[in-house]
Amino acid sequence: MLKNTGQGVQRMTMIVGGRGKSFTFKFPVIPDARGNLTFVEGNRHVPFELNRVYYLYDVPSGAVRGGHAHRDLEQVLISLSGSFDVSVDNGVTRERYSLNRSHIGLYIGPMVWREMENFSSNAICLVLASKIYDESDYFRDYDQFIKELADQQ
Ligand code: T46
Repeated sequence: MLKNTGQGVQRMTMIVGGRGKSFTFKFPVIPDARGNLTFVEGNRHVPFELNRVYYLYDVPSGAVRGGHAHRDLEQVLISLSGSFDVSVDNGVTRERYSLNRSHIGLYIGPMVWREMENFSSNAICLVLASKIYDESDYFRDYDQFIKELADQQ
């Protein structure tokens, strides 16, 4: 739910993440004559404690990133500059998001396969993550990911 407070758009209710989920949502925007300011607080604007931030930039034309899923990690992707596309697949549904606004986040929950492509030349993808880097949390093989989904049923 969004409410315009006169100081920009503020989100009033906590978003609810979870396994297999992906969706876009809006962060607060504080606009004034000097430009816009957006802020993110863990466990308030994202549904997890913030434990890691990283960013992708200088991505060459035609490059494809991602190609994996996470067992437990929750993340939010934001396009700070330029644009890129994110395809997500939870084994049941596939969706594609185009990110090109700095106040829009794409939540990706655990057990969602993601691929990122069509990065514009000036694209910067900021990622907010619930946990520190752990290679053992990755599924980097799609068939293994699908098998794990079936095993968890
Ligand atoms: C995701 C998408 C959106 C680290 O050492 N620490 C880190 O925090 C990260 C994210 C990566 N790395 C190392 C691991 C690899 O040797 O950096 C190298 C490149 O990582 P990767 O190929 O996983 O990068 P992407 O862009 O394909 O995927 C990354 C995240 O790994 C992934 O969780 O969802 O961005």
